[in-house]
This record gives sequence, C-alpha cells and structure tokens, in this order.
Amino acid sequence: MFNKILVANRGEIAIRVMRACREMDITTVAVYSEADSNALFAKYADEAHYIGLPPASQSYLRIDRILDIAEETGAEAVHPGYGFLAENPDFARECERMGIVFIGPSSDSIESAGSKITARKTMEKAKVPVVPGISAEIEDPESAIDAAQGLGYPVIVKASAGGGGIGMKVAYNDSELADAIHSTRAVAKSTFGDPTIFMEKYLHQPRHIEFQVLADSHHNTIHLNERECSIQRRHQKLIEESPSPVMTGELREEMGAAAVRATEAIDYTNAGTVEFIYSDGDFYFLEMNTRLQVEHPITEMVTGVDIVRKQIAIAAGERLVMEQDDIGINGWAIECRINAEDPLNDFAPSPGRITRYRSPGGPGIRVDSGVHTGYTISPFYDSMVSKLISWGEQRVEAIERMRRALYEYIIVGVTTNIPFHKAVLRNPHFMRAELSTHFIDDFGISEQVADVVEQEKEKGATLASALGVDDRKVAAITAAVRTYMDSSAQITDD
Ligand code: MV4
Repeated sequence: MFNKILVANRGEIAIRVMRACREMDITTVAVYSEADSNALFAKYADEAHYIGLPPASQSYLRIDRILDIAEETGAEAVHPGYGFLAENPDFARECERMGIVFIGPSSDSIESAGSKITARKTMEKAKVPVVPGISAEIEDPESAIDAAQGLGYPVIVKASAGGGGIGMKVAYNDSELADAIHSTRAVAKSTFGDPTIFMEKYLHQPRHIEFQVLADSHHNTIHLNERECSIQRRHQKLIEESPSPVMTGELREEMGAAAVRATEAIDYTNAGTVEFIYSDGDFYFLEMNTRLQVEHPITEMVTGVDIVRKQIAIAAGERLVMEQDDIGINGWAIECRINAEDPLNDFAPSPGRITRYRSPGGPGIRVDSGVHTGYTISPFYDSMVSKLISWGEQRVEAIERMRRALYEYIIVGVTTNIPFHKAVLRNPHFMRAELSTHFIDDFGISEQVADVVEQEKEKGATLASALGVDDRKVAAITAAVRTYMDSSAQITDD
C-alpha cells in the first residue's frame, strides 16, 4: 500500500479523498492555489504546497508543477478527484512516465473513452446497445442527410471529443441538419480542438441512468448498481438517487452486465461510470466517465462500499475482494448538490463570504463539504458548497429525511439553491418519481421555488416584527429559529 498520496484537487472532493487516506494511514499532500490558501482541504492534509494563482489554468491544471511537487514530497500516487485533470490522458500518461501511480484508469483507457466515436464502435463490438446512429465521422452534409432519412428525424449531431452535453445539436429536418453539422463542427473545433462529429437518432425526454463500476488490475470487474440523475439543468446534475425508481431486478441484471462488458471492452481499471439513456423500456450506452463522480456517495450509502478506498486499493494493485453476488442494495439514497447560486435568477453564481453556517445531521444524513463559517466562496471555481446525502429504508424515508435536513441547513451570507431543493422534494411529480432530463423545464419548478422563498421571508418577517428587530436581520433570525436546538446559536449582525 502507498505511504503518501498527493491529492490534485480542491474543496469537498479533496477532503473526501484525504478522509479515505487518513483511515488507511496514508499521508496526504495537498496542492492549493492562492485563492485556497485558507481552505479547509489544505489544512486537512498532512502537508500543503502552493501551486499558483487562480484561474485553474495557472494552478490546478498545471501538470508540471503538480508532478514536481509529487516528486519532491515523495508521493507515490496522485488522486485527481473529479474535474480539472481527472480525465486528462496527458496527465495520466505523464504520471505513468514518471513512475507515479495515477489513481484511475490507464491513459489509453481515458483516451478511448474520450473519443465518442471510438467508444461507440467498441461498444457495438462488445454487444453493448448504442443509440441507433452512425459510428463514423460525418464527412459531407449530403451523405449525413441520406443517413438521417434512414434513421428518421429527429437526429442529434454530437462532437466526438465532447461529452457532458457540450457540443451537441438536435435537428428535425434536412435543413436543420445541415445547420447542425456546421455549428457543431465549429463548436467542436473551438472547444476541443477536434472538429470530428457524428450523429445519432435523438431520443425524446430520456431518463439518465448510470452504473458505477469497479475493475481491478487482475481482470475482476463488478458493478455497484445504478444511479438515476434525471434532475439536471443545462447538463449540471442537481439531484441524484440510487437505486433508480424505474429499475427492476431483471433490467438491473441486463444493464449491469452491459456496464461490465463496456468496462472490460476498454481494458478499464479502477472506478468508473457507464452512462446510459433509458427510454420506453430500452437502454443505450452514451459515454463512459473515467473518474470518481460527484454523486458517488449515494452508491456508497446503498452498497456500503467505500469507493475511494477501493480506488486506492485497486491502484496499489490489490484484488477486489468482493464479487458481484456480494453487492446488494440496502435502502435508498438521494443527493442534493448545494450550490451558491440563485435559483430565482437563472441560477446565477453567488460567490461571497459565508457568515453563518450550520450543516444538518441526525439519522441517515451525510454532508460532504469543504466550507465553514467565515469561508469565502471564490468566483474562480464552481459554486458547489456541499453535497447533502440522505439515506432511508425506502425512497419516501430518504425524501422525508432530505426535507428535514434541508430545513436544518443554515447558510447565511451567500444565496444558495436550497429553496430549489425544497421545492423539488415536495413536487408531486418528483414524489411519484416521474423523472426525465427535462424535469426542470416541464414542471414549473421556478414558481414553486419562488413560493418557498416567499414563505420563508414571511415567516422571517413575522418573527422579526414580533421580536422588534429590523428587517435586515430577518435572514439571521430565520436561521436562528432553525437552530433553536443549538444552544450555542447566536444572532450576529452579519
Ligand atoms: C442524447 C440525448 C438524446 N438522444 N443522445 C447529454 C449529455 C451527453 N452525455 C449526451 N446527452 C444526451 N444525448 C441521443 N441520441 C439526450 C441527451 C441529453 C441528456 C442526457 C443525459 C442527461 C441529461 C441530458 C439532458 C439533455 C440531453
């Protein structure tokens, strides 16, 4: 096992990884930017090294500096977290070259998953269902139009180097397809430096179901069941749950086996995620994510498997001790991503100083966070404050606990999307698990969010007048009311 690991990331995920290291008695090295010099993750590490200024291009993306520090500090392995360098084959390759273990798949696996056309071809060969489409580059619009008429409109044009929803366009007829080909090619070239595009039949309002997989370096591959991630906004996931409400034992076996075949087909090792879309009883491979995902905790809650510890053990060459039959499903888990953004203003980021912070706890609640009272959320990084995860014996209990935890959660100083989560967790469509990737647009969620905010303001105003304090203190008062159980709670001016 490793003695020392460098964590090439920041915030909550850096802490998540270092927690596993601490349990495993592995020393940790953090790297931090100027903007993170007071951040919790840098303090949590056994040692922390400065790597440069924000933005990330000058610090968290600096392969050279990060690997210099790994070498200087004697770290034997690097954990990339998610985002930043996590799916960068050049980083993995440079680690391989320097003899530093990259805690993730090989650079070759990252590369073959990164090209969507290559992945489609590989999956077809491995008998993993892919969306009807063309597993080759679109060369000229005329032949693409011929092919589209064969598939039937609508079709979707995608960048081969894309993923996560960037560089794709839907076309409903020949002339839209000609436009989509030109615009997607241009976006692909400017965003990814690769103009290669391909085409699939467009499936209307699919559900997004992904399988967590684990593969060791001894050819053992298993899956840890599915997550459903259908509450998204512009490809940003906001709520995820496991298991999926539409899953049956039979479908899980079929999709799980396909996920394992997909993983084996690209000689994958370590933790990964196989993304499918599901529509009318059929499922299709979309992409393979070659990293630890933000939403991994819900899988941990229902399977009892610590995915980060497994990643480290696999990278150290250990065998997976469990087999597929050892993996069960205990209860239900939901994750709400708590972001510093304004759900009433088009989810605009709301960076700033957190003047009051109290996270929920109690039965069935897990909070993965990197913030605290006095912490400043920097405009340089994504706006995620924490991940709030609930567990229950059944879906309804997980929902009830999540609602209760959202009620307990106090964050003053920055605007958060907590009212959005409160609205969704009471939405009758969500309760009935009528999920699709178009959920937010379809169900008038913003009016429901406005109602939640209005009700909370009223409650605060009533209290403020009853207590005879001025309106500016309403937020703090409302917060204090919710911490009545916390005898140390104090109302402060900020
Ligand atoms: C699709 C699709 C419908 N039909 N492909 C979006 C992210 C990227 N992984 C692929 N995506 C989609 N591909 C076909 N043939 C719809 C989406 C899609 C989507 C997929 C998963 C989760 C959320 C989504 C939101 C909009 C569109």
